[in-house]
Amino acid sequence: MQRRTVRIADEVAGALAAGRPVLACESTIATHGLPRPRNLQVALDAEALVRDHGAVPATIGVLDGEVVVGLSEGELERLAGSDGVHKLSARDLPVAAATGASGGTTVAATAHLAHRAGIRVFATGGLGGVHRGAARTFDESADLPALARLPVVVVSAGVKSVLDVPATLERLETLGVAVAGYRTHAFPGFYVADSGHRVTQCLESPEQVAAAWRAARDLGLDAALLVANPVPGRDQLPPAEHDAALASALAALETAGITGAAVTPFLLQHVRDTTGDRSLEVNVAVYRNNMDLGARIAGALAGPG
Ligand code: PSU
Ligand code: MN
Repeated sequence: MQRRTVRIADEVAGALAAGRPVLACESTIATHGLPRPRNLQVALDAEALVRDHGAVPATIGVLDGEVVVGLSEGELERLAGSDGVHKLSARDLPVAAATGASGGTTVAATAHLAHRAGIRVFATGGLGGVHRGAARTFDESADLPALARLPVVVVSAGVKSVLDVPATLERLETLGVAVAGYRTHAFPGFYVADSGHRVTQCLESPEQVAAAWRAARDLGLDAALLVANPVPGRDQLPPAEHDAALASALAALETAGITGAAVTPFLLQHVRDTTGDRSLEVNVAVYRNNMDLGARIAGALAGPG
């Protein structure tokens, strides 16, 4: 008999059944977002932080074709430390399952799997979005249409400025994804607290996020609620340094002729190289900050109903 496609860890299943807080976490940050060995450490530290808030972390990834919701430490170690690990969006999951591939799951795939498992909130670093030049290349992340059909709370530090930020905000509007700044009307730019673009709505506390999520259920609005959580000002990349690194990364992309799923990892690596790893520390701070808020939202959302 073919084995089941999805395995939900006992701890996660138990917490969900008991109405205890669970936070879904993506694994692409470990497989493609951060360099080794820091990737594993960051992922494990973030899980510990989630536990400190009384929530159960459910990191999602694919190991030898098995989709796992709630990777164990050993499994996360394998994913974070192996070569040939794929970056898997939602559409990639069936073939990965059939061929026994391993991979980190993107926001689209993680949000989808979280929702199927009954998890209401998911924290990531930065969401994918509309790439610069998308009018010509059609390169828009599958994260956006995925969120349009998934009633989950997603905590993200906005989107990286390597993307076309205003076009991404326009697409989120078209797709019916609610976007609320967390205690701010400035849409965050991942490395920087303020991307220079505004959001019209803002939420002030985990309880208010939970109330908005419940209202969406009552209203039958089944798209995601994106909570845009800025990196604390003291941890951000100095804006001038950020702008220079960005310009250089975009120029390098053009020269290298990279396209498709490799674009985001290429740009991020280039920004890391040109900022002498400063961006790496910012990335870690962003991720921790989002996991922290995500765990508190999970707490506010816990319980039946
Ligand atoms: N943005 C980041 N870091 C990342 C990603 C996005 O700042 O690691 C990853 C996330 O997993 C996201 C995915 O879901 O890249 C989007 O990739 P694409 O643009 O190929 O859809
Ligand atoms: Mn793409």
